[in-house]
Amino acid sequence: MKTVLAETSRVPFAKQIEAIVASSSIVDIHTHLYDPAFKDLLLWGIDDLLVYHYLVAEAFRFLDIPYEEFWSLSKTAQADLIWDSLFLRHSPVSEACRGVLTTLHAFGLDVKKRDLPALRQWFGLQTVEQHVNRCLELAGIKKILMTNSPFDDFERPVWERGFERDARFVAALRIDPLLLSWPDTAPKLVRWGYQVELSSSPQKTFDEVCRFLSDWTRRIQARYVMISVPPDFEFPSRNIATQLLEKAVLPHCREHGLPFALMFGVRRAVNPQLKLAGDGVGLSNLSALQNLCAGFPENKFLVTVLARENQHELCVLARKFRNLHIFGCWWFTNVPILVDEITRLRVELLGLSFTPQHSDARVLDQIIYKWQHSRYVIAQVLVEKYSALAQTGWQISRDEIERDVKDLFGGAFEGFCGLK
Ligand code: FIX
Ligand code: ZN
Repeated sequence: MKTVLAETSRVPFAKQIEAIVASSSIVDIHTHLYDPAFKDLLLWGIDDLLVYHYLVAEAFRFLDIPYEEFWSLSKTAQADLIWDSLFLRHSPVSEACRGVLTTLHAFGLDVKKRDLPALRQWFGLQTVEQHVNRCLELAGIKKILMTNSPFDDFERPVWERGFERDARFVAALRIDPLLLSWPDTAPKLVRWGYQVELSSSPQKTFDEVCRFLSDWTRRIQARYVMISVPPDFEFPSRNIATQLLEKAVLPHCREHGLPFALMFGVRRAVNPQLKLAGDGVGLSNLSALQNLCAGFPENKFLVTVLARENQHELCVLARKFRNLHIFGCWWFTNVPILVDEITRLRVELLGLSFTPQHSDARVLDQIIYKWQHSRYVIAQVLVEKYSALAQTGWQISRDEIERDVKDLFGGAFEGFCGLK
């Protein structure tokens, strides 16, 4: 017989739901982490946590040294400056600062000592293998989707050489330069043996881009193809990106049964002096997405949007198109106040057919705080929604809650991708 959860059981209703959310394992569907075989490309440890670009942007609010001087420092010296300005001279209350402390606390480290050298010493004693296992276990993650770019000069040779895969790290093919900087990318494709020349032989070029995408999809065993686009992205339009998307990328995704992931709304290099920390946000015109979903019903689209103001329209579009799966509270929206608002909005408009969160972690250890903080907010939303059902007399079993949470934490994504 199924256990019906109720206020009357020994553990209160809310606590039972929170416990299920806290213990369900997760598929983290978008990160910037790497299979450990990529060696130094997999970032981890206290200094990488401190020089995370979210913290760099916050530290520059207080620092008055020139940008170039900061960038000329070693990673350790940059981390020292960030620790000093964001943790010692002011209280670390921002989401990204709090995240560092949540992570250290989860490792059993005593944050109140505020002893950076001692923290460095502790991390220095860990091995990567142990640390990967520990972080995945503390975060409750079973699979991590990477961001894999054939255009990255450090990453590409590792794939070309080949290595033994860690089954927990799954690939996603990232193609921003292909669509967004074609003039720089075309010569590279030619160098790599693909005969592309858009002006003289467009069809041949599209076929060759498809061949390039197929080669890389097979090589890395990609689960989806991904791009992030600026707020002024349009579809249809007469530009090269649109032609390549329509004639090469979407046919490729259809042929391989892969979703195409679009992240809308990033304004790159608003302040180039901040490097990776210098990107901003802008409102997108989601008609582009509507046109894609309507015009290509055989394609599947995985979508997140960066602007808070685009969130409602995105939910409404997902109600109209079942080839659209929405995911994550991306980057500047990954703060508790917005995770709460966006998750509620999605549950109220879509039920459970979406993926509320991804970590976007760039440093392995971050999966701990990103998921601990998100699990907490998601649990509160579910407690409220299940309680509202209980008030109507609807009874829900533990198995049903476990099923729902499993869907939210990767099951719905895998179903959408056709993986289960
Ligand atoms: O485009 C992306 O995948 C973004 O997530 C990154 O470019 C961004 O720098 C980031 O780390 C956001 O969390
Ligand atoms: Zn990302």
